[in-house]
Amino acid sequence: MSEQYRFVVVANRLPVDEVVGADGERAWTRSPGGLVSALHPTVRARRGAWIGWAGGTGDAPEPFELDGMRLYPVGLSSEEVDYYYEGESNATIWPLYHDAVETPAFHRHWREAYRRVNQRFADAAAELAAPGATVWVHDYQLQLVPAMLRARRPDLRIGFFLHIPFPPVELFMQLPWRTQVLRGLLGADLVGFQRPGGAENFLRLTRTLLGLEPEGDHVVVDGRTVTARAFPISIDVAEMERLAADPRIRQRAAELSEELGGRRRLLLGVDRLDYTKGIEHRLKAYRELLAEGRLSAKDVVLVQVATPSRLRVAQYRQLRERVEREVGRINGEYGEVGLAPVHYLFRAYDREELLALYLAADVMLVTPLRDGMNLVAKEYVAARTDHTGALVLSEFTGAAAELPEAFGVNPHDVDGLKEAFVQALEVPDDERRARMRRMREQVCAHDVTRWAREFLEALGERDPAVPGPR
Ligand code: GDG
Repeated sequence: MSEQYRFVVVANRLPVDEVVGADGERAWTRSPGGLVSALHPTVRARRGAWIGWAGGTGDAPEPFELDGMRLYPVGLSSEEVDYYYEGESNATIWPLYHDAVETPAFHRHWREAYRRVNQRFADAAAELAAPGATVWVHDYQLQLVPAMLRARRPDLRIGFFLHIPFPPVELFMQLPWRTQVLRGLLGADLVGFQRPGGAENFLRLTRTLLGLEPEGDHVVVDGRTVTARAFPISIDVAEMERLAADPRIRQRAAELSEELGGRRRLLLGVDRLDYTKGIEHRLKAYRELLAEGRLSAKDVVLVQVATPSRLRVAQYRQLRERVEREVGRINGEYGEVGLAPVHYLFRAYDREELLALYLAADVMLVTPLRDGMNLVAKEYVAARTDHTGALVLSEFTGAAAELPEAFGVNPHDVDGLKEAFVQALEVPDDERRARMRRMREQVCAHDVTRWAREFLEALGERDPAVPGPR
């Protein structure tokens, strides 16, 4: 038997990107992002393992060590990428759990691949977990893993965290295999959600579908207690503050402001190009403000970073076309030579450039139709160490509950969006600072390290100080 670990993370993706050097040599680097920042020290301190897909298709690479983590790649065939990942995960579950803002598609062959791949992840975890170990499973791609793992390894502590919203019973009931999915999640000892509403939806569902009797934050199933609670995820505040203080990044922010036209105020959107993010609604509100002359391209500019995402899924390609048409329309109708009202950037930037944009932005626009949390909002707040800047924030994000001092909006209400954009641009300095100060206090006091610690404490991790492997 291979090595075993007292702490194992299971997530769809490994926290690595493959890079090819100038000499053609392939190597792995740790991927950026809050989840990885939070889990890396957690895994390293416990000498734990991380199971996940390394990207690519065909045979999985051999397990390897990176920055103190043991990484165990799970292989996917190209058909499994189509069916399990792009199909069931991203064209069924993702839209359904986000209020069905796009129509979910249901296909039996997708579901079958999802089940098969979940079994592969569960089998890998069952092999690698030491007796009594803690296993932390992540997100909507792996909802069957907790029960599959428990069936093989009843000795484990199993936690599950859902990064996206958990839908109301009425929506969840559309899933043709709803009972299996619910039973999959109930294999965990602790099921974590971004918001209390997610936990409530989940517990209510155990009553509707299985006739169980949830009490408070838990439910007893097959003689075991399963707890469902909210653990709002956050960001690596220290990383943001370090970058925000970096003179090179401050210099870059000043350059960006200058390049965008010196005195023009900068409105910024940073999103994966995803239909849940409300990019179209944001552009429409902006276009109307320009059309009505309430904003002018001489005074303001919108920078929209749209990170390419899931482009093999039809709905994402269609969204891209709609967004690009709207950007073209706005620039065509309201721009001048050398003066574009929208700068649309369809690419991923490195963290440094992103930070420079956060520092340069007068107003950050975060207007999703539905979002589990939204880390961009928290990153912006953390980066504004001098308490400048304003945040427009959709009430349909998890972050809204923690940031009531943002300019809250219902993104479906175009007039409300327009009002919020104007208000955020025009808010008096002292009020702007007071709002940002309170938001920063909230984010700084609840960073992602605390999130991970609170989840693992609630899971009742056994002797976390004992290093593995054993
Ligand atoms: C899911 C849930 C939940 C974006 N563009 C670039 C880039 N990013 C980074 C941001 C941020 C992250 O990606 C996006 O996180 P969000 O939370 O905003 O959104 P999702 O990707 O939908 O995340 C969400 C999250 O999981 C965590 O639980 O909050 O609700 O949907 O960190 O900065 N990073 C770089 N270049 C880019 O161009 N380097």
